[in-house]
Amino acid sequence: MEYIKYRFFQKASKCSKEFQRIKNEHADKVIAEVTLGQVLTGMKGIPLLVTDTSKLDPNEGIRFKGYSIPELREKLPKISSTGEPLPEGLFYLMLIGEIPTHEDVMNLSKDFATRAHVPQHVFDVIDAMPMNSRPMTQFSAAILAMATESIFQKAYRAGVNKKYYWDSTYEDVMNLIARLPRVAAYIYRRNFYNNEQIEPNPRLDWAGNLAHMMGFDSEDIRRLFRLYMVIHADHEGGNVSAHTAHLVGSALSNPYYAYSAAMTGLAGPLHGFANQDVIHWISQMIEDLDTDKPTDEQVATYCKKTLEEGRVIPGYGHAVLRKTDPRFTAQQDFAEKYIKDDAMIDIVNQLYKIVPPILSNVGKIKNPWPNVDAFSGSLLYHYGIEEYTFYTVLFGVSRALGVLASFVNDRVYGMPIERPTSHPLEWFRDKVEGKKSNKKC
Ligand code: HAX
Repeated sequence: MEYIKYRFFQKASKCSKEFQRIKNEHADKVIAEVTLGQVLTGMKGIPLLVTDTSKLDPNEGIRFKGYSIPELREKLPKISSTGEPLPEGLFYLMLIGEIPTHEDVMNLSKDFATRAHVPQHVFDVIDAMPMNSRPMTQFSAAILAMATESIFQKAYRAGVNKKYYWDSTYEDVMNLIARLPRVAAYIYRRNFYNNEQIEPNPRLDWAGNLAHMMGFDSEDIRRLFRLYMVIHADHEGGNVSAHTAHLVGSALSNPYYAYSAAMTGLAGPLHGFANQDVIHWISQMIEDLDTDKPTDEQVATYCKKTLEEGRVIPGYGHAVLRKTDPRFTAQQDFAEKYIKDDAMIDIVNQLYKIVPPILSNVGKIKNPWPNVDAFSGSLLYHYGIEEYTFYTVLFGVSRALGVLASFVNDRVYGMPIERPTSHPLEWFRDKVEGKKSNKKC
């Protein structure tokens, strides 16, 4: 067993014993009460999922195994001292729980490079889809098509003992993460560069290679991609994409099935699609106002019009966060450091001043502050990746790191199938109104 897998198993099996002990000794303890409001507003705040990779605090933002984003930017290994951390290092941290050495990260990078071969039929599936099918549709379908490669599925069919499920799942997870950049870049070049494909460079790191295969080889873009892949990698377990992968996986579906399903969730406008919506919405504003240097008053009027039309302001609000997303701040910091004079980034910063008071005034919006998606598109746009319908695919490549680290952990824990209970609406009504009526809703 190669050493990263071995270290993972050593750590995870200790936690697994603890999981079993807690389950056996305390299964009947009450840990939380559930209000009807929580049930009817998307199950917010109910502690229902075990996820070890990261934890989201409403006011402070995300911490990965206890480390904030500024701490990760300082502590995780980098290729150069002025660069951004390598996402491989964050994956190692989420998998094993320790900050890796430079050597660990280089080994992981090499491991991904050796696993990166994508079978031809996956490209054939992509090529069979009409050009107007969205990049996320192609991405999800390609991941599903790759399930032919599932080692877990073969092991299961051969009758493997359930205590070894984690082993073949680990192999699937590593292979899938390694292959996603190639699949994503293929879709990008097919859609926007006349299907002129660029072969991977196995000497590059995981994120650098993605940029390379998309056709971008500057050190600036590699640095951005490394940051991008780190900050989007995980957001605890309850967000739609992570939760979907976990739920589908609970039926012992293989990681390809589960991650393909997760990507259809990420593709929704209230989740990862928001990163493209932001640039679409700003571009529309520039067109409508006929200027890329709008006044504060013009921007405020445009925001209010969006709300009056019954639409959301994309990139603002969050189901858990109640302050500015530190992933937004990290990107703002990146822009301040490396980018001078960019009209789109200026508008993103202008919106940060103007949108929160407008959303606060609406009254019902719990979080008027920007989330990760408010900034990410403007950075990609700055470096020439202007095809914003593709942006959610990049988010999807990154999110695999956290979601799939959790996925293999679930197998070590021997997580059971998920099956919450549902009731008709009148059951909830009768429960809170304390009476039984035959009135149907
Ligand atoms: N603009 C306008 N209205 C908003 C809003 C926004 N940015 N954010 C929330 N609201 C509205 C909601 O639509 C809801 O209205 P109704 O009662 O009429 O249904 C009301 O305010 C209360 O919502 P909430 O409790 O504050 O927020 P939710 O937990 O229901 O939703 C969302 C959280 C992120 C989905 C929401 O803030 C939103 O739609 N934001 C814009 C889209 C967006 O940026 N999504 C990306 C989020 C981050 C992410 O997952 N990235 O992948």
